[in-house]
Amino acid sequence: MYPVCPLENASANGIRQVIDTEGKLAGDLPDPEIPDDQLIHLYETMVLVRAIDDRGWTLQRSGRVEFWIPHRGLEAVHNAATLAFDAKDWIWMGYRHPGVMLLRGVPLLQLFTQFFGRVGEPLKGRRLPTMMGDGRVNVVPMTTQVGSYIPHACGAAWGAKLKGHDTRFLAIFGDGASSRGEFHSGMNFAGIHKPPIVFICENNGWAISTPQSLQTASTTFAEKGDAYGIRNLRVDGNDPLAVYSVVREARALAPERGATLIEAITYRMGFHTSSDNPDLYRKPEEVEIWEPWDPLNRMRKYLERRKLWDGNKEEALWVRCKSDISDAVNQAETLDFPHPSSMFDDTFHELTWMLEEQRAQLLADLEEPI
Ligand SMILES: Cc1ncc(C[n+]2csc(CCOP(=O)(O)OP(=O)(O)O)c2C)c(N)n1
Repeated sequence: MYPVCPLENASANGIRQVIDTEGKLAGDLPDPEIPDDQLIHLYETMVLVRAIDDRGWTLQRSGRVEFWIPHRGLEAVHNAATLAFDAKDWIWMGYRHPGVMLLRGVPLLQLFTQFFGRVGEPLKGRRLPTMMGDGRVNVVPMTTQVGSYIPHACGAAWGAKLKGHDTRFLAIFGDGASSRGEFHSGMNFAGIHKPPIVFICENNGWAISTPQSLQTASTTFAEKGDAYGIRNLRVDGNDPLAVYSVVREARALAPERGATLIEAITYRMGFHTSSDNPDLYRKPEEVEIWEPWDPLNRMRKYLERRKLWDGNKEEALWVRCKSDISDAVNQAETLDFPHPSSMFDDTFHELTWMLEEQRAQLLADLEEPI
C-alpha cells in the first residue's frame, strides 16, 4: 500500500490545519474569520492562478511560450501568505507564485507580457517565463538561483528594523533551498538579529527529481529553525485558511520576536518544468494520494458551507478567467520582443569597456546576413 497523504494525519504530524477535504472545520486551528469579500477574492485569485497554469502549459506545448514552470496544486501557500501581508510589506518569491503579483494588483496583461518575453513589463522581456517581480508593488524580481535571495531578504528586513520602519518581509522558497548555504547564512543571521521576516519553506515533496528523503536527514524542514533559535512550525500548505492564520500570526510577532520559519506541506502535482518528465522518478500513486487535498476544492467547499459560493458562481468564474486570459494572450502576443542588444542595458550605470566592445560586436553581427 502506498503511504497516506501526510495531511490526513495533520495533528499527529505536527501540521497546523483549519479545514479537511470537505471544507469542514476539522483541524487544530480555529477559523481565521477572514472578511467575506477577502475570502472570495482569495478564492477567485486561486482559481485564476490555476487557469493561468492550464493556459501557460498549452502555450508552451504549442511553442508559443518558451518555457513553463507549473504551479498546479500550489495555489494556497503563496496566495494566502500574500493576503496575510500588507501592501507596504516586501515579498521575495519563487517561480511558482503568480498570485503574489495578482494580489498586489498587477494586471493579467503584465503577467502574460512577461511569459511571452515581450517588452512592456518591468523586467523588459529578459527573464524566463514565470520569473516575475515588480518593485512598484514591493515584489522583488525573482532570481533563478535556488535560495539565493534569502540573505538579501534578511538584510532588507534588518535595514528596515534599524531605520525604525514598520515594514515586514516575506521570503518564500522551496525545500531544495534548504540545502543551499544561503539558507543557513540567512537563518543564522535572522536568529541573531531578529529582522521582521517570515520565511516560508514550500515543501512540495520534490526538488526536480530529489525527494525529501535525499534533501535532508531531518524529520522536518521546520525544525531546522531550532538550530538557529528561530520560531518554527508546520502548516497544511493546501489549506489557505491555515496558511493565512499562521502567516498572519508570524507577521504580527515579527517586530518583537523576529523571524518565523514556516514549513508549508504541499505537493507539486505537475512537472517540475516543461523540460521535465516526472514519470521517470515518481509513481502516479504518489500524485493520486494528494488529489483529495486539492486546495481549490477544499476552499470552494468551505465557501459553499458558508453560503458564499455556489455552482453558478463557480461556472461564471471559470468563464471569466478563461476569457480574461485569452484577452491578455492576444494583446501580449502583439508586443515587440526586446532588441538583443538590450541585454547589456541595466548591467552597470556605465558599461565597462569590455561590455561596450561586446555590444558593438553584437550589433555588427546582427547587421551581417546569415
Ligand atoms: C543554485 C542552483 N542550483 C541548481 C539549480 C537548478 N534548479 C532549478 S529548480 C531546482 C529545484 C528547486 O527545488 P525547490 O527549491 O524545492 O523548489 P521547487 O522547484 O520544488 O518549487 C534546481 C535544483 C538552480 N536554479 N540554482
